[in-house]
Amino acid sequence: MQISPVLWQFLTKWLTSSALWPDQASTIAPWADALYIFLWLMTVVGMLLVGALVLFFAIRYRQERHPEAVQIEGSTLLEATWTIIPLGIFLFVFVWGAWLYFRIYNPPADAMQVYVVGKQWMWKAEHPGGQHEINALHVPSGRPVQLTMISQDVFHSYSIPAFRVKREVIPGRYTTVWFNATKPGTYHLFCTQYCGTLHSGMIGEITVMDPADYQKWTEESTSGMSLAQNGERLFASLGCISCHSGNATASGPSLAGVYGSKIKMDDGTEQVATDGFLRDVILNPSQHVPYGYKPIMPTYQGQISEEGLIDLVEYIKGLKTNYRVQQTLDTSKSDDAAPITPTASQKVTQ
Ligand code: HEC
Ligand SMILES: [Cu+2]
Repeated sequence: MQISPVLWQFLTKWLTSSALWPDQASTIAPWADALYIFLWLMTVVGMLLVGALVLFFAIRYRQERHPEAVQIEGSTLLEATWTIIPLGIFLFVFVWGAWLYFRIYNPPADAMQVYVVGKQWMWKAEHPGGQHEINALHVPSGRPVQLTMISQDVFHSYSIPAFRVKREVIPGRYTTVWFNATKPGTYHLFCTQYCGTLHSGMIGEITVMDPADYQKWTEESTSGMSLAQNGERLFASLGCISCHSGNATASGPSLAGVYGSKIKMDDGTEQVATDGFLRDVILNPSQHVPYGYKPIMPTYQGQISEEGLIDLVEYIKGLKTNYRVQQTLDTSKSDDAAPITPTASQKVTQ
């Protein structure tokens, strides 16, 4: 029999490199697999049980032995048993799944932050230190890493099978996912949401390194400016600084310490200043007016790229006081000071 080379390759790969299971390379992977295997076993046991009973009854109650059909009715005990046992099993699976879900989607507070921007058809990763990567992501092992992700165009989905994580990447909204990689090595990155012609090429490589190697990598691949430093420049060049200087005369609220705080809004509600809130304010200020302020902030919709927004958010997140804001404002006012010009890396959008 002739077997096609492609099929042959597929079969040998499948048998020799356990392609049925990707590597278990994160702390969550064994837990996700355990649940999966449990569900699978439950299904197989259920199937065998039903199949065996069908066979057994077909033989036991065949026409030869029982030419006349007899109706058997009513056994509360039997019905209660086959209701309560599966209910118990399903509730157990529900609690297990919910517990796993919350573990996967609630990042620990000390997680390292990395930003990801998806677009047709590539993944851009930005580390707070300013390292940029395309279709690649370098992370240290043994440390929780949180990805804050957004799409520049359509829906995508960031999936790392070896870590058992996958999350939608959506235009206009930050989504997050986190993992703690356990084994140094390289792993596949896929887009798992059909996103256009070259969707299947929207792939990449996750490199997990020892913390020491990772440290070396960050030093070697830095672009010289951290995201927050890029943000600081944008904050000045886009004119945010004049309204958000923290001076008593400034028309906008001070942004020092605003990240993570609760803000009382004009309509009486309270909002927590998350990453997503900060991004949204810059694009739709009139929808997020804090109590006691006039809605005079201009919208920056279409003027700042997603990367620029990340830079600004990262800058505001780190803003503990207004000392540097005021210093920059003072130097930019005096004539002999060097003007603050945007650099190429800021990518103020077309
Ligand atoms: C013309 C003055 C002005 C400019 C320029 C301006 N803002 Fe604002 N900003 C305001 C005012 C006023 C508010 C509160 C009312 C509102 O949201 O419209 C505000 C609110 C905010 C808030 C919410 C803070 C809070 O406590 O609720 C953030 C964050 C913010 N601005 C960031 C920026 C950034 C980043 C830029 C530059 C890209 C910028 N602003 C440019 C005046 C300004
Ligand atoms: Cu995609």
